[in-house]
Amino acid sequence: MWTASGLVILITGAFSHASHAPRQAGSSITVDLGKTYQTMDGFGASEAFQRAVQMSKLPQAEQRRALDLLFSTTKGAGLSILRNGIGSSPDMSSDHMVSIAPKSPGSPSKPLIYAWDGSDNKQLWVSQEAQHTYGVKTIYADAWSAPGYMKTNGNDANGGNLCGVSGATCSSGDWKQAYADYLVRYIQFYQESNVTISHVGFLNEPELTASYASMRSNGQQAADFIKVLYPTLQKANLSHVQINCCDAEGWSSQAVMLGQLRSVDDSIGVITAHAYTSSPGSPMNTKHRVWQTEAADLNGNWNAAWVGGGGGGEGITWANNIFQAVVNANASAYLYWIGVQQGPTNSKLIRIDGNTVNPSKRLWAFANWSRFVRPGAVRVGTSGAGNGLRNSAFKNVDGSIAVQFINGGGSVASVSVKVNGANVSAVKGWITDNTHDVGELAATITNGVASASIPGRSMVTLVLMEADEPASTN
Ligand SMILES: *[C@@H]1O[C@H](CO)[C@@H](O)[C@H](O)[C@H]1NC(C)=O
Ligand SMILES: *[C@@H]1O[C@H](CO)[C@@H](O)[C@H](O)[C@H]1NC(C)=O
Ligand SMILES: *[C@@H]1O[C@H](CO)[C@@H](O)[C@H](O)[C@H]1NC(C)=O
Ligand SMILES: *[C@@H]1O[C@H](CO)[C@@H](O)[C@H](O)[C@H]1NC(C)=O
Ligand SMILES: *[C@H]1O[C@H](CO)[C@@H](O)[C@H](O)[C@H]1NC(C)=O
Repeated sequence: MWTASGLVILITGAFSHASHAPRQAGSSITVDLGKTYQTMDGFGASEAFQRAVQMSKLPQAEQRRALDLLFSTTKGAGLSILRNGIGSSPDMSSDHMVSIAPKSPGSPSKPLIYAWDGSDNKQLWVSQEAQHTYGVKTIYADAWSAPGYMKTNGNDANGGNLCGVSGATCSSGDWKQAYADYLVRYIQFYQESNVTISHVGFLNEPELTASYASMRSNGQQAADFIKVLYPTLQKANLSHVQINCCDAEGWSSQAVMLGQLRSVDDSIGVITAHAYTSSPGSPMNTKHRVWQTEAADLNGNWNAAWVGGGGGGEGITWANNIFQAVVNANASAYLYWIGVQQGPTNSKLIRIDGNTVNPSKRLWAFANWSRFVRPGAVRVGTSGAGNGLRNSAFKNVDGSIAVQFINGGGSVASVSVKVNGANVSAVKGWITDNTHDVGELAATITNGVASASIPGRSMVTLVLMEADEPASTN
């Protein structure tokens, strides 16, 4: 439908509500459909560490509202990735994620003693809803640690290594195969409950020793385990499940691990990193897709605003964070830490207050990306001066083209979008700012030229379509 050619966006002028504000000079942006970058897997969040249990205690109507806000492409953010925690703890006290084999069989040569409870701290319920009600295909199951009996420190918390990887020997023996079997069994328990897990991880922030589930690993030790996990997945007919590695605390520390993962490069599916100790600034040196799998304002007091009330939690901050990861660092996915949770901080997108849920503008920042940049979309090139507007563009699988503008300045900017080589005849505009949550924004199209005004401090998406295409990308 769309012939490769140019999509030309002309910034024809900018006008301000403030009479003395400087008028910005006009400029033009070219979107080049022939210049393609990464393919997108999408946007997501997690309900690990018993956050799903909190959701499940809401009255039924609010449960539905919370799920809609997370996954619906018409009522919420349309998230397309769910990151689950594979439990390692012997119990469910506090927010522990319980293991599917909590008791040691005594030796790695003995079969594991499984105790699947059919709930997985309610993550199975959220997964079933995500996959079957909302069509989420990407379910990433990630273990923070192996069970304690497989580790050098005998505890699933407080760091320690998996027994059997380089430099980690244990009197009980080598537990690499047992841990691989354990992860495969988890995937099978989900399969038996009609949830297809698409990606599996076996580490979380492996450079950190934490008082909760945590397991240390460098790149070599991760490679040692991938050599066992990969064939174990194949033997179990789970070749569709991709191995993610390694969810390092920051972009830079993950980049360092890459060098030690070369020997297993062909067994890896996706390179994953968090954005805490260093944020996604530039592409990683890998042929694989790269996901930013955990970021959040962990400490800031709850801020539901788009602009104002504290930078770390502002919606526009997260619209920009996603922009940087996707445009500057080639990320194919961007995940917030928690989707729905109680409590005073910005560690989640939606807060549970008593019996109700309240979305923040961070959720709507995710919505502005996730509703329009659907799984399988390919990022395409843009060039030309942006006149203070950040811009990016994606070609969706359905042929629609989603063009994002983030206006960090205080003035309105008028944009014209011209498409060369395709007969664009429909446009829809969507805005998120202090007063709109992915609200409709007036946009017009005349003789193939679309026009819209981008208010100050807002994010706007223009979706361009040929006449015979659906008017939304749901
Ligand atoms: C899974 O799906 C099958 C076929 O639709 C159905 O018979 C079965 O009851 C489902 N199992 C669960 C646990 O939902
Ligand atoms: C894997 O699939 C093959 C072919 O369908 C089948 O013969 C084999 O039993 C399966 N193995 C497992 C472990 O399910
Ligand atoms: C971006 O990621 C893709 C994989 O999704 C990879 O093929 C490509 O080389 C990466 N580009 C850069 C500049 O690293
Ligand atoms: C646009 O429409 C005209 C007239 O229908 C047609 O000749 C032309 O091939 C179309 N261009 C594209 C890129 O589809
Ligand atoms: C984008 O964010 C704005 C501001 O919160 C919001 O009004 C709008 O509904 C969002 N758009 C979508 C499609 O989610």
